Formats: sequence, structure tokens, C-alpha cells
Amino acid sequence: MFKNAIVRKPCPNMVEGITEANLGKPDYHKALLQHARYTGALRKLGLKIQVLEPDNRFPDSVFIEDVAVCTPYCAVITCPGAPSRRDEVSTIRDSIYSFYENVEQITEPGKLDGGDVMMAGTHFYIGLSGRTNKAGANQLIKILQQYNLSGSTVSLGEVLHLKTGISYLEKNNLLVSGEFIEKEEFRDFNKIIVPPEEAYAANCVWINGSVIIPAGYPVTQKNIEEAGYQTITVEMTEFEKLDGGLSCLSLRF
Ligand code: CIR
Repeated sequence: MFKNAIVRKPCPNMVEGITEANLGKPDYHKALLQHARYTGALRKLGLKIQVLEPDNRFPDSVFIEDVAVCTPYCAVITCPGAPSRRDEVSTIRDSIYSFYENVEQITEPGKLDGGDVMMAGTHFYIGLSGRTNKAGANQLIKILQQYNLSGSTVSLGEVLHLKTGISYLEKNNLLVSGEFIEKEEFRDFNKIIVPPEEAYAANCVWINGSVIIPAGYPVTQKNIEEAGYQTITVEMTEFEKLDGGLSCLSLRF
């Protein structure tokens, strides 16, 4: 069960965020509204939310998931792979220390984005992506082992981050799309398949038995509901324009 979440409001400079999506610039005011509704959904599912103020120095800082990995026993401040995001970690420290006694840190030459880390019980899958390298993944695995947790790496081909294409929905249920459907590492999960035309919906968040999913993906919504979950939909169009999904907008623990 999760009790807390940390989110950061989008900043006006988000329109300069990194993207390969080709969907145009986000509308800042619409993004603020979508972010407020997202936060409302987390709150409705029982989480206590710490809302951090916008930080205009970092256009991508709304994607707070990338700067820390939160486990039940420790938090790990990352070393983000994109140069423009590297110093974003300075903006999360105080917040993380207000929740955690045990705080660890990924250091160079290691690089790691939280979006590449998927927690499934006590095991953490770590995507090796354009943002996360082997050194970063190995550091995280060592840290996890100190807390009786474990980690393993997954190679990625098509997606920005591991969780762009896959989401763990607890009870051994895994929402999977594209390259992850046939991956050996995920053989033993019950798979909920996301059709190619709904690939963006592969990034969902499980919160205490319910699943928040992006609005506009009816097949995936139906498949998740048929697997026994209540769903809440949230409009995500302005964050999708920056290659960001639902999980990127919060740290949950
Ligand atoms: C970036 O490229 O870093 C941002 N525009 C999007 C980050 C999305 N984060 C995530 O998938 N965890």
C-alpha cells in the first residue's frame, strides 16, 4: 500500500522540455489543470500529497519520478541521464529527507532515471536506456541489496524509459506493450496486453487496488477493469507532448 506521494507543479518553462514526440508544444494552462486533476486522483485514492512548487530552472521538473527511486526502506536520489536534468536532483533532496531516514545516491559515471525503475514486490527491474547506464543500474542493485531488496536489468529497444512500456499492477499482473510482451524476464507474470494503437496507455499507476490510466484508451481501460481493478482516467495530452506518462508525474511510497 502507498501512503504518500510527492508531485511538482509544472513550470511555465515546461514548453521547452525535452521531447521526441512531435505533438507540438504543451499548453501550460491546460497542463496545470491536468496536473491538478492528476493530483486529485492520487488524493482520492487515499494518498497524502506533498505538492512542490514549480521550478522554472528545469523545464522537465514536473516529471519528478526521474529524480528519485522510493522503496519501502530507503529512497535513492538518482543521477538523471539527460544533461539538462542532471541538477534537478538538488530540488528533491529536502523533500526526500523529510520522509526518509535512509537516503542513498547514484553517482557518476552512473546514470539512472527513476522512469527506468519498476518495483514489483521486493524486486526492482531496471531498464538500460538512453538515460540509464549499466554503472547506474549496478549502483542501484547494490543499494537495494543492502535493504534486502533485489534488482536486475532489462534491455530496451524502442521506448524512452522502461515504464513507458510496462506497468506493474500488483498481484502478479503486468500491463505490457510492444517489445515487452515476449520478453523472457516477464514470462511468469499474468500479462494484460496493450494494443499497439494504445501504446501510450502502457504507463499507468497502481494505487492501493485501483489503477489510474490516461483518458482515451478504451481497450486498455476495459482490459484492466476485466482484470478486477477500478480505474480512474486522467487527461494527459500536455505531458504526452513531452514524452511523459502518468507514472512520471509522482513519487509514490
Ligand atoms: C524527458 O525527456 O526527460 C521528459 N521530457 C520526459 C520524462 C518522462 N519521464 C518518465 O518517463 N519517467
